[in-house]
Amino acid sequence: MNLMLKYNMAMEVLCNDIDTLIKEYVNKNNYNPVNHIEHRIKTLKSAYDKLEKKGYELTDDNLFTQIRDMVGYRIICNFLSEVEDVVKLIESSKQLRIISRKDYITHPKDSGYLSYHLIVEVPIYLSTGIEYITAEIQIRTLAMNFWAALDHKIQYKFPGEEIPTEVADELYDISVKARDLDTRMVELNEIMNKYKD
Ligand code: 0O2
Repeated sequence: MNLMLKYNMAMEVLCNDIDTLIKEYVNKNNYNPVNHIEHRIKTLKSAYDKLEKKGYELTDDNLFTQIRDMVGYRIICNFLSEVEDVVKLIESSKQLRIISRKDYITHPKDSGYLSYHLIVEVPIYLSTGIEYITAEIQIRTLAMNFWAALDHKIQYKFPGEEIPTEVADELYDISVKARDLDTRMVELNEIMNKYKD
């Protein structure tokens, strides 16, 4: 079966599963930890570029085994404290199997990139049986998302080259400020909670 079709099926299962988990959470806690969700299937061009960069031959087999974010799902929270809630929510899924995780919030990348990543296996139900497709779930705050979008845009301006040092330094500094903003937003939320009801 066509690989892209399998990725699309996995995306559908992932969307439905996370949607159900969030609805249950909202029903139980009367509050939604998610600001919004973004998702995409990686284009073949972008996947082959990534394979090439990693030094692999451009084959379907390598695409399937080496590119773990063909199915990419991103959950954006308002507050830093909600990122942990969302991670726990995904851990509670009966369908998704978490195979690895990267905590770029506790350990930001050198670029300043902040996000929590889960690599999961998503079951797709075929007439021949269940197959598992790998997907990447990124969980981050609005401030982290703002920084990542800006960084992504800047990277496009320098295809295949290093970002100039003055740009990279400024980006890193903005990332530190984004972290500070997230901490202060949590503090503000705690103050606001005193005024609930
Ligand atoms: P895009 O544009 O999202 O498709 P791995 O095989 O898991 O070890 P990988 O996939 O490079 O190697 O892992 P990593 O570093 O965790 O990055 C996975 C994804 O995180 C990237 O996918 C980006 O979406 C995001 N990411 C990581 N570092 C940065 C960064 O410095 N800036 C921004 N804006 N995003 C980052 P892709 O395929 O690289 O990109």
